[in-house]
Amino acid sequence: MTQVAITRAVSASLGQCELTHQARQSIDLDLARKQHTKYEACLERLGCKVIYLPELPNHPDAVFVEDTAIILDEIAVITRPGAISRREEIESVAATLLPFRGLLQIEAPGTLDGGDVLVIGKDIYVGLSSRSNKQAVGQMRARIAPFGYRVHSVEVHGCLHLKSAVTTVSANTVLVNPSWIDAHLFEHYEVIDIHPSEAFAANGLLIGETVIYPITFPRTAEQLDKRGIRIEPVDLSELAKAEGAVTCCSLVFTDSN
Ligand code: CIR
Repeated sequence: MTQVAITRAVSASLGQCELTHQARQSIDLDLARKQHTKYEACLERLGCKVIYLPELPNHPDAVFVEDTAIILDEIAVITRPGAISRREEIESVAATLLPFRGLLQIEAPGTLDGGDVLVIGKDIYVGLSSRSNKQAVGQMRARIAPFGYRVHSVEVHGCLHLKSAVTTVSANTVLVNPSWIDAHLFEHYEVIDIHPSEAFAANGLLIGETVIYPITFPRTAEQLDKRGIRIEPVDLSELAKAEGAVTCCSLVFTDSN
C-alpha cells in the first residue's frame, strides 16, 4: 500500500487568485514556488509518492488541487468548484485519478470545493459555504451512501471552507476553530481548540501520524504538542495570501496496487 499525493506547480498568474475573506496583497511568486517545493519535499519525507502536475498558467488557483476531487478508498468524486474561474482545473486531475479510482462527478446545479469536505472514517462532513451547496451535498449523499458513508452537512460562517475551521490531527482528534462552525457537531471526537489569537490555525494535514502544519501558529502548535500530536512544520506564507493552507495543496490517497 502506497500513500500517493497529487500536487500542482504554482501558476505564474497566482497574483490574480480568487479572494473571499482577505484583501489582495502582493505575492512573491519565487518565494511561493520555493515554499511549495519544500511542502512537496515534506510530503515525500513522510512517505508519500508525489505525482507532480504541471502548472496551469492561466488558472491562478490551480495549485490548490484539494478543491478538485474527494478521494475515498472505493471511488473518487470530481468536484464542480464553486468559483467559475476554477472549473477547468478538474479535467487534468480527473485524468490523473483515472488509473487509481472509478470517478463520480458533481453536476449542476451542485457546486463543491474539496476544501469543504472532511472525511473521518465512514463519516463525511460537507461544509455549506460560499463555494459548496445543498445540491452537492444531496448528490454526495445519494451516490456515496452505497459505499457505507454517512454524509453530514455543516454550516460554515466567516471562513472560506469547512477545512479552514476543522481538520483531523490524529485518527480520532479534530483541531477546531469554534467561531466558524458549530463545534458540537464534532464532540464525539477528541477536540483541540485553536488558540483564539490564531484564527487560521485549524488547518493541518495529517499524513500517517504526523501533521504538516504552518509555522505561523506557534500557540496552537504548542497545544498540539501538549496533546502528543507530532508536527512537521512548513512555511506557506505566500500561498496563505491567496487564502490557501496546508490541506489545499495536495490530494492524498492510498494506492493498494
Ligand atoms: C480560492 O479562493 O479558491 C483560492 N484562492 C484558495 C483556495 C484554497 N483552497 C482550500 O482551502 N481548499
